[in-house]
Order: sequence, then C-alpha cells, then structure tokens
Amino acid sequence: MQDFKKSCIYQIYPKSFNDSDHDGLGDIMGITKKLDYLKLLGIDYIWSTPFFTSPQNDNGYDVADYRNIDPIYGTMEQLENLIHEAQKRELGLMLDMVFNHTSTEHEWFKKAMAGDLYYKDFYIFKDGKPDGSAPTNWQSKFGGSAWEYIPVYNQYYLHLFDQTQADLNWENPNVRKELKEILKFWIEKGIKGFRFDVINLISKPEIYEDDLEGDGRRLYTDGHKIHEYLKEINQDCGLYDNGMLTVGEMSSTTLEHCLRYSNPKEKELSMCFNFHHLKVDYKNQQKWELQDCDFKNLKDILNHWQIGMEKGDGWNAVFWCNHDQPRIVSRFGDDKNYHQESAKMLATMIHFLRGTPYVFQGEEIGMTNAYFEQIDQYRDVESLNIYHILKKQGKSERDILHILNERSRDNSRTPMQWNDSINAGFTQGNPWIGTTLNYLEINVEKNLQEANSIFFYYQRLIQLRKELDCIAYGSYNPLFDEHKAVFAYQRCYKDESLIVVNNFYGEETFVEFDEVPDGYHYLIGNYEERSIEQSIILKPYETLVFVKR
Ligand code: TEU
Repeated sequence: MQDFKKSCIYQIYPKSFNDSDHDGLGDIMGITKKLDYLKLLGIDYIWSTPFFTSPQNDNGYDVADYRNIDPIYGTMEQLENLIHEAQKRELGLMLDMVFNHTSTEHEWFKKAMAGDLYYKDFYIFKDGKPDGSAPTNWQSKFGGSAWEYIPVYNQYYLHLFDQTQADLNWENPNVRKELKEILKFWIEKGIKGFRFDVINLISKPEIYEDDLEGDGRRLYTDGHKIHEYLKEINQDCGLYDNGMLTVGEMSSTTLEHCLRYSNPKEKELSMCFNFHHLKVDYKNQQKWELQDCDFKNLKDILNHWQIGMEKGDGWNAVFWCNHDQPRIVSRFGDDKNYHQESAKMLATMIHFLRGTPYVFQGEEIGMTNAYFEQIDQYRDVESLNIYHILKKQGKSERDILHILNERSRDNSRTPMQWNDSINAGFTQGNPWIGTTLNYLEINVEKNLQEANSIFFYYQRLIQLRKELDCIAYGSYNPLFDEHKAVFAYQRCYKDESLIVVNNFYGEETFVEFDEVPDGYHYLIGNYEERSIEQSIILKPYETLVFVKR
C-alpha cells in the first residue's frame, strides 16, 4: 500500500452509495461495482462507515454484532469479495470500529439486562443521586440526559450518544480483550485499516460528578487512560506491525493529545481527525445556533494545527466533509453562483496541506446540501432529536427547518448522484432518503464527460500528492496571515516548493508579495492559467498554486 502521507482516503456511507439489489438501500455489492470508478479517481484506501449487524437507530453506529454483516448491506461472502476485488486494484479497505459504545441490541447488553453481572460490568451503570435523579448532569451529544434509568438494577447506564448506544466500560480488561479479538478477526480477513469512532471518549473519569461548566465532555474527553488503551490495542493487535492504517476520530480534542495520538514514536494511531475548523460557523460554539463562517478563526485554527502538528511530528487527517457534516460547497462555498469555482478552491485548500486528505462520497463531484423542505424528509436521529428539542423551546417550524437545512447530518447522507436517471442512478427501488433535486446537473456521468469537471480536478489533486514530495513531507508556512479573504500557505521540501493561494469569498480581491517569488510556475487553478506576479488580483473563489522544483 501507498505511504499514507502520499495517500488519499475515500469515505463511503454505504447506505447512500450504490444499491445493487433495488431495495432502496446502498450495499456492499454496490461498492464493489464502483471500484473502477474509485480507482479512476486515484484514491488509495476506502473507509466505509459501519455495515455490521445493527438496528440502524444511528445508521450503523449502534453495533449489535461486530463480526457479522447486517443483511441490509449483504453477506460476509460479498464483503470478502469486496476486500479481494479492492486488493486487485491496490485499494485498501478501512473499517469503522465503534468501540466507545454498543447497540442496546448487542448480546452483551441483552445479557446484562437479563441479570448477567459479568456482562453488566461491560457497561457503565451508576447509582442515581440521593433524590433519584441521574448520576451526573452530563448531556448526550444527541440531546437530553446521557443517563437512562434501569429499574431492575435501580441504576442508570451511560450513553454519550443515543439511549440505544450504551457506553462500554474500558476499565474492564474483559471488554478490551473482546475488542482486540474483533480487530484481529478483521485483520485476518484482509482489512487494511481502521477508523476508530469517537475513540478519545473511551477513558471515563474515576469519579463521576456533575460538570459545573458544561455538558460533561470536558470530564470524559481525552481521558486519563486514553493513551494507555491505544498503546495496548496497538501492541496486542500488532496494528503497526501488520501495516494497518489507523485514524482516530477525536471529538473536542487538543493539539497536545493529537500529537501523542499520532506521533509515530508513541505507537498509538497513524493519524487523527479533529473538528475545530468545522465549528467556526457555530454561534457561541453551539452547533444549532447559526452564524457565518468566522474566517479569521478558521485560518488561525488551520494554521495552529498545521504548524503544531509539524513541530511535534504528529499527523493530521485533513478534510472538510464526512457523513456528519454539511456539504462544504454549500457551507463555505457558493453552490448557486460559483459552484465549480468554490468547490475546486475548497478542495485545493485541503489537498496541499500537511496531512492525509479524505474525500467524502460525492464531494469529488461537488454534491450539495439536501435542501429538504419538510421534517418528514429527515432520517438522522440527531436531527430528529434536535427538532423536538427546539420545538419544545418554542422555535417556529420554519426556523427549525432552516437550521436543519444548514446543519443536519442528512445533508451528507442523500444518495450518491451517479447520473441523471431516476434517483440519480443510486437505486431502482424507493430510496431510504430523498435525492437532492440538482442531480440532473450534478452527477458522476456528467463529470466524467467534462475535462474541467470537479471530478478531474480532484483526480489531479490526488495525483499531485503522489508526484510532489513537498505535499507529503514538506514544511508548512502561512502566507498573507492578516488577509481578510485569502487563505494562503507555502510548502517546502528540499529543492521543491509550493505557493497555494485561495480567495475564500465570492468577491474579487488581491494579494501583494514583497517581491516576485523567484522560479515559480503555474501548477493548478480553477480559472485560466496565470504566471506568478508581485501583485495578483484574484477572481471570486479563485485558487492558484505555483510550484518551484
Ligand atoms: O460522531 C461523533 C460525533 O460527535 C458526531 O455525532 C458529530 O461530531 C456530531 O454529530 C456533530 O454535531 C461519530 C460518528 O461519526 C457519528 O456518525 C455517530 O453518530 C457518533 O460518533 C456515535 O457513534
């Protein structure tokens, strides 16, 4: 497999990617049928979100059996075939391991509820407060209390997410043993990587107490044993020795922890996701309160993490999109007036950074938000929970639907747009979630017919990372740091150097170098080719990359 610093990882949300058996749900065979498309894009690994046995309350992030495939996605044989077909194309399959919690349908939890104390200790049960209320004031990330009362035990169990997702007790060595066996089972099957879901939440505090400053996350995030647990998994499963690519999803984390998570000397993970750059449009840091992108904050965060991770030899996963985030061309670009230009500019911002880039299904063709108009079009548990919470708070239907239009995770879960046939070619059945109506214009088939499409732009970005060592291995230096509309940076490695300039807005602007950078020539951009000059006027959403080698 490709050096992960020169690799690109494509994320698939299987439920919405490609339906091969016409039941309206994407499936494993559907992925296998699209491997040549992914090979054409030039990616190296495929990260699929979970397709394990699950009641689907959180679309598979509520796992009921880590070793079996949910029938809605297909069979183990079909997965083994996918692994084989991917390997033939030098594509590695990365599984999504949800080890912070299981579904309450998992046999471990069902045995716990049936009185089996061995399995009760697989979860986090605590006595309520003297007045009978929940053990702590912690809030679920999906709204409401993070505790659910169980009469038979006269105790509560912890669920940081939905109440059907019970948090595992990682203090229990039997839990860690079971989870390590599960990883070994998949490594045996030929899996080449793992994404660990909210893995920095697994180490809970020794004392469970109210969070007097917030919702509890500061008490259980990046917990006191997290690095110990990650080292143990790595060591006991031979993740590094088996060449496994591992990425941790780090919720509300810090640079200091991410250096420890991803510095190769620590032998914990290959890299990690953080989400600070995707909260710059959260008013008061609250997801469901809207504000425009705080561009200065965005630049400061990106620069802070790029410089900090380089200094401490950590490694970022760099991305805009995933199955939990709105579509970036709608969120920070202009999907109406500058669809192509802003999609290409946003892609360029990410793909020349220091880190491994991730492309979420449909991002490579500029898929947009869903623009749903009614609440019954939504499927996501988080979105439906917040709808009822905001309703109770007295917000109007119209205002809530506007907020969901901007923030719902369903924005990234509409069917992949393959062509301009019914349901965008995703299914011949009735899709589990509505298709975004712009599929007539925005689809793979159309992109593959146009030489300057967003698809071929991504293909070139992915190829350049393999060609130019300074992208994978180079230093990172911000440029025009004070500019109010431009995000620019320089990458240098041996005798190679890049200058990357991005106009983040839909208005013309300009940048002024102290003097004409010597020896650079045009590499890639989203308007016509230009040579580098001391002063450059940038068109709306214009991106320009110059290289010296
Ligand atoms: O997401 C973690 C998480 O916090 C997300 O819920 C996301 O950050 C949030 O929706 C933003 O408001 C992971 C998975 O990616 C997500 O799909 C799961 O729902 C969640 O964990 C629980 O497993």
